[in-house]
Amino acid sequence: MGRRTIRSIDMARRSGLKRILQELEPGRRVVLTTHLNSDGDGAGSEAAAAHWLSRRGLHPTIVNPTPFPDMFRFLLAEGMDTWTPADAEGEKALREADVFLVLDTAEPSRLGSVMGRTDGRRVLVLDHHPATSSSIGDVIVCDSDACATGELVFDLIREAGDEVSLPEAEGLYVAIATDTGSFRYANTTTTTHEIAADLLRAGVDPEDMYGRIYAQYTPAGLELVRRALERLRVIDDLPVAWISLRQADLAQTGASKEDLEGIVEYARRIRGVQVALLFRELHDGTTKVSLRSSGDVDVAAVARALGGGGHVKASGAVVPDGLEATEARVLKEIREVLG
Ligand SMILES: [Mn+2]
Repeated sequence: MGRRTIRSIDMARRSGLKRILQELEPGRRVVLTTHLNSDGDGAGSEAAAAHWLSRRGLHPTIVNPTPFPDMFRFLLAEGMDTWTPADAEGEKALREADVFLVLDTAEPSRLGSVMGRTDGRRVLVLDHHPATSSSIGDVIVCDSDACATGELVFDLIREAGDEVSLPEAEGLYVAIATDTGSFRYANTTTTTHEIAADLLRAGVDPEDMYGRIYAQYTPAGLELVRRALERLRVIDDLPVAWISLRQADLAQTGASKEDLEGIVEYARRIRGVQVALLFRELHDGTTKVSLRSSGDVDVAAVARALGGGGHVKASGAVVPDGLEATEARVLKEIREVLG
């Protein structure tokens, strides 16, 4: 891994984007989708792509395996609805689509009930997660040099010869700002900032975006943070900190899944911590673990060992055991990686 060589990487990316553009003829019905429990990158990329495809005379419909996050609805065009396969309208869109554009994942297991609904149609993928042997797609741009899938959607719009409109720019800004931890994580590059500058030129107001993305604590969300801080643990002999939350913590506080976003950052902020973890008990008694690395530990490798996946510095897995057993197992894995 040398320095990022922007031009040569852009050439490889460009040829993939050109092939995707060939599939996006005006008049086509496009289903946009992303991974389970969409984040800012998935939702922001979808919103931006929907605005842009409509502008080009295509007919986009967002059908996600889990509902589009409420906090990012402001990015959608006036009157634009989003669906899941369980909705009659979502079902119809899946049936009638000419082409699928899958954003921010290429993993069949992360597409939930949207997977298996693409029969006979072309599947286009824009993703920045490392490709795996199970990756889907007929035309795939899978570029882990991209800080966010939003970066690839930005390049797609530019490759088409279009200027980015303000609604598109807002979606892309949300995608990039959330996936880079507001331009702080290791995936932040000169390209990230160059694109952000272009998005500001398109009219994005960073203060307004900050308010919409981050200044959103509700009393229930704040109560969840309080509990998370009570549950925050560190151990003396490992640069690891973790938070464990039970089903009851969500139920008793009234917090939603969206309120969990960013909770792991409290563990990451502790001086000397290299790996931050969030363990969450799921309805069926299994445990979801989110892993973040601030050092050299490859948490994607740890997640893969647990049956999950993700990025080198941000990954996740669902472990088919209870909270305590999972904590012990994950800490053992990390202890081995740290040597
Ligand atoms: Mn992403």
